[in-house]
Amino acid sequence: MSGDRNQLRPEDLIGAINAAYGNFDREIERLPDTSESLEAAEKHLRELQDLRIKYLGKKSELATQKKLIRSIDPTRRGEAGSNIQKFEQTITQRIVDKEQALKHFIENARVERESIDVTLPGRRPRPGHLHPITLMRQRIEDIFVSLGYAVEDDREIETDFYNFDALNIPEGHPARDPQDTFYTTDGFALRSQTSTVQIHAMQRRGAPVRMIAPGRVFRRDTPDPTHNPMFYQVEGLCVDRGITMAHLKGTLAEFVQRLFGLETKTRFRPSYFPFTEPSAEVDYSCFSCGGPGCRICKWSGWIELGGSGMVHPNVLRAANVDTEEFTGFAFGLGIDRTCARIYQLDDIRLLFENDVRFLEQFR
Ligand code: FA5
Repeated sequence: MSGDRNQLRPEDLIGAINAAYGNFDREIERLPDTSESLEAAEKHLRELQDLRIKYLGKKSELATQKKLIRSIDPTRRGEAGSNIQKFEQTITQRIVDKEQALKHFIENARVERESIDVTLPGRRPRPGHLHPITLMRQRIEDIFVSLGYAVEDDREIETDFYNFDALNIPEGHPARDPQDTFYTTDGFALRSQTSTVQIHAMQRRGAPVRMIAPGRVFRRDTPDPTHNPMFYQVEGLCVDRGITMAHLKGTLAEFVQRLFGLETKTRFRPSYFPFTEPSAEVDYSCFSCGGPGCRICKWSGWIELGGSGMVHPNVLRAANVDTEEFTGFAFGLGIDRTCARIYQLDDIRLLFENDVRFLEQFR
């Protein structure tokens, strides 16, 4: 049978395989074991998988020739099978060796790229902090709380009664003018001063009462370096038996000394507010120059703190406080302007622009 010319011989199969695998060496050697980059090595690994399919896959010459083994004379089939198997093992081993080398390189390159350099300085999260107005408000609250004052918080939208009537502001007073006050469409108004809280506090607590009320107020003021349409005031109210102007002066003198230093002086100038009688504007001596004048106090030696006075009997009556038994003083200070002076800001509008570069300075 072995002499039959049509009968396939083992060397025919190996011959066909050798012819088909003539380029294998060159092709596999073209792929390096290492690469200049992770990406290049990954590309070579993909090319290697293509080679595996080409030379060992279902459509490879090896697969084709393996199927032909059964056409060989049974006495030589074993020889053909073992020859082809050896060849297949050699090719497989070459591919596996290359694959391991490339995978090893890729793994190292990945570890190197993803590894963390623990010696690098860390990136700190930027922690939040309090706004300068809040810092200022807290300093003011601390002083008055230590003097026995309660801290009140009240509404920003008010009726005419609390805004004007109860504060003895007559019909036709300019403060009621829509050009000065923000009105809502349904007849309410944004409070234009924290003095509204005087009435709420007396109604809630009765007399005697001692409270401060820091909060936002709103006026139709054109913004400029010392004016904002929304700003902060702190109201103060003390109603008790025998309260006089001396208590008012003593309290505000103590306050400015605690805030700006013991050497700080206060000055009271006669003024007018419908809800106090007598009324006074309060100034304190400049904490920077102490009197002679400088840039901070605009060369006057004094800085304005706010308005004050003895609570008008009409106001006490509007809040159902017995004017035969009780008298009181009140004051209203501008927090924004005080804040601007302390931090030496030329323009209070900076406080509301929310520019982080500015706010960061108050950590
Ligand atoms: C009043 O508002 C009175 N309610 C104060 C008062 C209370 C008097 C109790 C008597 C008894 P005045 O309008 O002067 O007063 O404002 C007080 C302070 O608010 C001013 O000294 C100033 O510091 C601040 N202020 C007023 N308008 C503005 C504004 N547009 N922007 C920033 N601060 C302002």
